[in-house]
Amino acid sequence: MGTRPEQDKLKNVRNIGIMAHIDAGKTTCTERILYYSGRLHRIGEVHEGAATMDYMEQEQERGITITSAATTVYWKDCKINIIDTPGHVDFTVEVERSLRVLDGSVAVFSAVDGVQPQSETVWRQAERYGVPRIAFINKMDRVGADYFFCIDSMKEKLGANAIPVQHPIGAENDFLGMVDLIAMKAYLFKDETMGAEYTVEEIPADLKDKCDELRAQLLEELATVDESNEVFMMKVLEDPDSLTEDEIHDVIRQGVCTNKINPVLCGTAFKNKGIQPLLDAITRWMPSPIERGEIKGFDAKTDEEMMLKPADDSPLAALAFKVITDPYVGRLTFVRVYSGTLTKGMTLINTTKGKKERVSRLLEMHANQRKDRDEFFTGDIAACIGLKQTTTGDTLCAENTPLILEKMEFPEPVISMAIEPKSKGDREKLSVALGSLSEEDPTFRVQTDEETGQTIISGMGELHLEILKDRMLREFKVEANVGKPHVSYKETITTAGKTDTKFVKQSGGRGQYAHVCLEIEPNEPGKGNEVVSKIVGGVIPKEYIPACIKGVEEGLSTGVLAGYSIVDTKVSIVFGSYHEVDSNEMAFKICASMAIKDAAKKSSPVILEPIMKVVVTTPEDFLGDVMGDINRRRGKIMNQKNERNVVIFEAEVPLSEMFGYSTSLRSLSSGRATYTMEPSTFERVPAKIQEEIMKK
Ligand SMILES: Nc1nc2c(ncn2[C@@H]2O[C@H](COP(=O)(O)OP(=O)(O)OP(=O)(O)O)[C@@H](O)[C@H]2O)c(=O)[nH]1
Ligand SMILES: [Mg+2]
Repeated sequence: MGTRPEQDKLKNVRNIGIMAHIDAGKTTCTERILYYSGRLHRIGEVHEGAATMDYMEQEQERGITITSAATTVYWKDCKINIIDTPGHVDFTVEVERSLRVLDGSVAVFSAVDGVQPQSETVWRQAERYGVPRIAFINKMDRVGADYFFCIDSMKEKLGANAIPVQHPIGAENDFLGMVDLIAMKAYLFKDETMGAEYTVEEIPADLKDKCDELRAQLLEELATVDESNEVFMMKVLEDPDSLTEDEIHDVIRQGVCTNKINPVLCGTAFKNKGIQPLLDAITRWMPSPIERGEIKGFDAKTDEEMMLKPADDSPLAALAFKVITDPYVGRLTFVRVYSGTLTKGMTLINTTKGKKERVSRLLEMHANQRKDRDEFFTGDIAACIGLKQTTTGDTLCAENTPLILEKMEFPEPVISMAIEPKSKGDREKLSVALGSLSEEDPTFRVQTDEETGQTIISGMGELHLEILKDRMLREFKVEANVGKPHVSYKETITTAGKTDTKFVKQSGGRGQYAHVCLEIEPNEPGKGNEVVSKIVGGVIPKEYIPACIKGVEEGLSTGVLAGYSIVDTKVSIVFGSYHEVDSNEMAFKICASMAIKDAAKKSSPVILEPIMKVVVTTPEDFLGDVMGDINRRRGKIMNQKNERNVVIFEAEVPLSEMFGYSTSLRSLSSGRATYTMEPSTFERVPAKIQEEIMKK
C-alpha cells in the first residue's frame, strides 16, 4: 500500500457538494473555485456555454446543469472534492446520490429571491442524510439583493440556525465586499483582477456599530454550541476581546459538524467577489471524513450492524453512487471510499449483489477529464473502470469484509411516454441506448406495455425525458419517435389477502409442479414492496425461494387494474409444496407470479396518482383567479404568505391536472406569476377517474 501525499492527509480532505434552486449560481461559484484554486486559468461562464463543470452538450446549450460533476481542488493545506449538482427538480436523483456520499454542503441562495422551493427540498434532503451545511448568499450585485432578508427566509422556511459570519459592504451595483465578523476586517475586491486580489482593510466607519452588534450575537450563539466548553463561555461573557480567531473557528467548526449552526456568507460569484472567503470557510468549518465518524454498515450474511473506522488501513468499503457510459473509456462507476484503500487491479466483492468484480483502471475525474491513478484512499471519490454488474447504491468491499453500506432511496417516476424507433435499423440500437441510460439513472425506467407491445419510458418530468431522448440521438445515434407524455399511475392494495396457488402441468413429457401460498398486506405509503419468505421445514425447498421472490416481484411489476406497477405492499411466502421430479425454478417463478396477481385482486386494489407540490408566486391582484384555477385542477391550497410585494402559496395538485399549466398561469396573470413544481406523493385517485383510467 502506498502512502498518501501530505496535503491529502485524511484530516485535510473535504468532500462537499454545492446545491440550490435552479439558477442560484452553483456552477458559476464552482467555476470561480476552480479558477482561484489554480485548477483553471480562465473562467468559463455558464451563459456562454463555456463552464467546465457543465460539460455535456445539452448543458452548454441550455445553460443549466443536468448531471452532477465532480472535481478536486487544493486550497491552502486542504484537498477539496467538489460535486456541482443540478437545481432543476427533474434531476433530483443527482442531488440525492451526491448527498449520500458527501460530508458537507454549501447551500447557495440568490440574494434577490431568498429561499426558493427547490432549495427547500435539497435542504431537507441534506437534513435527512445529516450533512452539515453552510450558506452562501450569492448575486449580491443584483438589483433587489438583500442579505438579511435571505437570512430571515432561511430561518423561517428552513428552520435553519442561520448565523451571519459576514456583513456585506454595499449592495447591488455598489457591492464591494464584506466584513468578516470573526477577524473584524473588511475584504474589498478589485474588479480589475477578476476578484483574484482583494485587500484587507479596517471596517468602514458606518458599519462599525452594526458589525459589533452582529459579532456579539455570533459569539453568544457560539457559546451555546458546546455547553461543556466553559472557557469559551466565560470569555464570551467576561472578555470577548480576548478570544482569538482560532478559538472562534474551532467552535464554529464544532457547531457546523454537529449540525447545530449554519454560518452564512455572501458575495457574487459572477462578479468574482467572496469566493476566497468561502473556500476558507469550507476548509475551516466543514468536516473531514474523520469528523463524519465511524461508518455504519450491515454484515452481508447476518444483517448485523457493523461499524468501520474511516482509515486507510481499515478494510475497504466503498459505495457506488453513479454510473455513466463514457464515449472513450466505456462504463465508469463512481465510488466514494468510506474506509480502506482502493487499488488498481483489485478484486472486489459487490456485497449488495453478491458478485465478484475487478477494477482494471482507476481515474480521478475533473468534470469530464480524467487522470489515471494507482490507488485511492479513505474519503476519496474515484471513478472505476472494469466493474460490470455494479449499479448505483451498491457496496463494494474487500473480499474478507462482506459488509453492506446504507442504501440510497430514489423517487418513483411520475411521467411516461411511448417510444419507438424511426426505422427498423434503429430497433436494436434503441434497446441498447435505453438499457445504458436506465443503468445510469435510477429514476429513468423502461417497460414494455404487455397489451400493445409498445416500449414505455418513465422519468421525473418532461424535461428529464426530453434530455434523455436527445442523448439517445447524440450519443447513441438512435432516431426515435415519442408519444405524448402521460401520467405514470401506480396500483396498490388496501386490504390484506391471501392465496393458495398451484401451477401444474402433467401431460406428456416432463411435467411442471409448483405450489405457493402467499399473504399480502398494505405497506406504509412510499415504502415500496417488501417480499419475504416465511417458509419453514422446507415445504418449498430452499433453492426455489429466490425464484419465488423473483416471481412475486415480476408479478408486482404489472398491476391487476390497468397494468401499472403495484407498490407499497408487504408480501410473505408462507406455505407451499413441491414435486420430486416436476418442480423446478421456472415453475416456482411462474406460480409465484400467478399467486401474487391473484392475491392482489382479492385485496381491494386501487390506482394511485402522482401528486405534485406546486409553489406559485403571484402579485396580489391575480391571487383570486390563480387560486380558483388551482381549485379547478383538484388542487388543495396548503398555505399562503405575503413576501415583499407578492403572495406565495403552496398547493398539492394531481399531476394529471397540471398539463398546460404554464400557459394558463401566464394568461391569468398577464405573465407576472411564476411557479415551480416537484413530485410529492402518490395518492388514491377518485373513483370516477379510476374508472376512466381502467377503460383506456
Ligand atoms: N448578476 C449575477 N448573476 C449571476 C451570479 N451568479 C450566477 N449568475 C448568473 O445566473 C445564471 C445561472 O447561473 P448558474 O451558475 O448556471 O446557476 P446554477 O445554480 O448552476 O443553475 P443550475 O445548475 O441550472 O441549477 C447564469 O447566467 C449566471 O451568469 C451573480 O453572482 N450575479
Ligand atoms: Mg449549474
